[in-house]
Order: sequence, then C-alpha cells, then structure tokens
Amino acid sequence: MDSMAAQAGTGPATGPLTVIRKVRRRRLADLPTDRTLVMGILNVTHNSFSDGGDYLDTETAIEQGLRLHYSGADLIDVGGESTRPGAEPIDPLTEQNRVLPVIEALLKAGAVVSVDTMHTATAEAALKLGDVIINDVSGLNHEPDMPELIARTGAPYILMHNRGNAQTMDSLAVYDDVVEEVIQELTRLKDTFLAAGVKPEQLILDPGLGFAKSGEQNWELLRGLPRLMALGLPVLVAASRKRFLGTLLATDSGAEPVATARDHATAAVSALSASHGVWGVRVHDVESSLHAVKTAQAWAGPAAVPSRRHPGA
Ligand code: PMM
Repeated sequence: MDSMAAQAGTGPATGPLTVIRKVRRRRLADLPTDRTLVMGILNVTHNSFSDGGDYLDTETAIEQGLRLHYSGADLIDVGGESTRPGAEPIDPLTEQNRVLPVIEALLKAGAVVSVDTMHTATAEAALKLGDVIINDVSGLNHEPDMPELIARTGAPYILMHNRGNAQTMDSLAVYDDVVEEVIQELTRLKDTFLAAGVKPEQLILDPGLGFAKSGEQNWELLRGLPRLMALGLPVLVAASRKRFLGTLLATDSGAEPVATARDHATAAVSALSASHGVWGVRVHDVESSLHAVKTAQAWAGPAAVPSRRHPGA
C-alpha cells in the first residue's frame, strides 16, 4: 500500500468494492517530479495482446486498477479498445460502458488516471468524471476533432506516433530513417494541435513502439530517444511486453516467452528510459518498473535529475 493510501485508511482490493472510500483526489501536479513516472496499464478489453479478457468485467477491472494503484503506479491508463494489429474497432458506447465506471472508481480512490482512447466522445465523457489525461494512439488518423476537444478542455494529451489503423499499420512500417520520420510526423501533429489552440504544456510525446514499426525500428527509436526528447516535450515510452521483446528473448529453437515473461526486459527498458530522463513509462507490471526507475534515479544522483514538469501543471 502506498503512503497516501495508508494515510487515507484505504487498503488493497481484497474485499467488496463498497469498501472504497472517497479519498483526496491526486492530481498530476501531485506526482513526483524527481523521477520518471510509472503508468500502470489496465485494458478493459477482450482482445489486448497481454491482458485481453482478464479485466473485461467492471468489478474485476476496478480491483486490478486498485491493485496497480496500491502497488505504487503513479497513474493508471484505462483502455476499452484493443489497438493491436488486426484488432476490429469497437463503437464508442461499448468503449464507454467498459471504461467509465472503472475510471470513476479509480478517481474516487485517489488515483491519477489516463484514458486510452481514439474517440473524442469517450475522451469527453471521461473528462466529465474529473481531471484525466487523454492517451490517444490514433496519430490523429481516426477522429480529426481531437485537437479541438483538447484545446477546449485544456486536458493533458499523449500524442503518439502512428500510421494508418489496426488493419493497415503493419504494411505502413516503411521508413528510410525511422527516427527522423517519426520526429517529423510527430512535429507536424504537434503543430496541428497548437494551431487548434492547445498549449505545448499540455502535450506528451510517444514514439508509438509497435505501431507501424517493426521490431528493429522499435530498437532504433529507443536508441534515438535523445533526439525525440530534444523537441523539449515530455516523452512516454511504452514497450511493456511488446512483441519485439519476445523476439529478443526467443530461445535457440525460436520459442518466444509468453507476454508475462517479458517483464524483466520491460523493467530494463524502464531503467534505460529513466536514465535518459523520460517523463514516463507505460507498463503492465508496476513494481518491477518502479524499482527500475528508482534505481536509475539513484544511479544518476540528485545533481543529474533534469527538472521535469508535468503536463498541465
Ligand atoms: N500501446 C498500446 C496501447 N496503448 N498507448 C501509448 N501511449 N503508447 C503505446 O505504445 C500504447 C498505448 C498497446 O499495448 P497494450 O495492449 O499492452 O495496452
């Protein structure tokens, strides 16, 4: 249990959900600024590659969200639609039925929450529940009115690089220089948001590992992190359990470890990302990445800690 939960007198999700008492809502501005943040993943979906189907039921999803919260997640990313290559789109109402009750419960429990959605209607409905971050993996290929919503609401927004959609992204992973092209395409998207009235302080950039990227392109992007960070905006790295880690860890016979067996490699990516000073890492296993970023922070020493700011703060 984290200290805030202890002070509030709440406990881990061991009993009925009625035990959740209202605690002081934590905001982004309350989160640590001296280290990389750890975002816990909660997919309320039937088909996400790692945890699809595990938390589709609302009560189970809330319990898992609370588990992430009490295991020290700085924020929790709640998604209701899988974006894995080939995934069929779902309608925004189904998505909202999945995520809104979970977001509401997690906010009440004092968690900082982001909503992983490509739909403006879902983003807007989540924002009515409280201060949430909008995490949009569409690369603005989905709903063109997202910039207007983000400008109007002033919400923090994760702008991820992507090409095409779940059906087409794999065929669009063609680059001469993946780092340069991702930076150029993210810069163009950023300018679209700024032109709509979004403030630069609202934005977080994400290279979109695995979204229209091959495994080798993901590694190139990780090597190129300093170039992405040179744009001057906070950066989120989301490598957790992804296929390229499975490929890396395959045995001589080619057998890849199952998704949950990629958490050590994920934690290594978290430590290395933290050593570059990224704003956040998005992970399934919170504890190992929290330990990893704290280790990286201690290694770098207090003098090396870049001054971080949180979006919207
Ligand atoms: N990847 C997934 C889902 N949401 N959001 C951001 N910002 N960046 C990502 O790379 C990202 C994301 C797919 O992974 P999952 O199925 O494990 O959630």
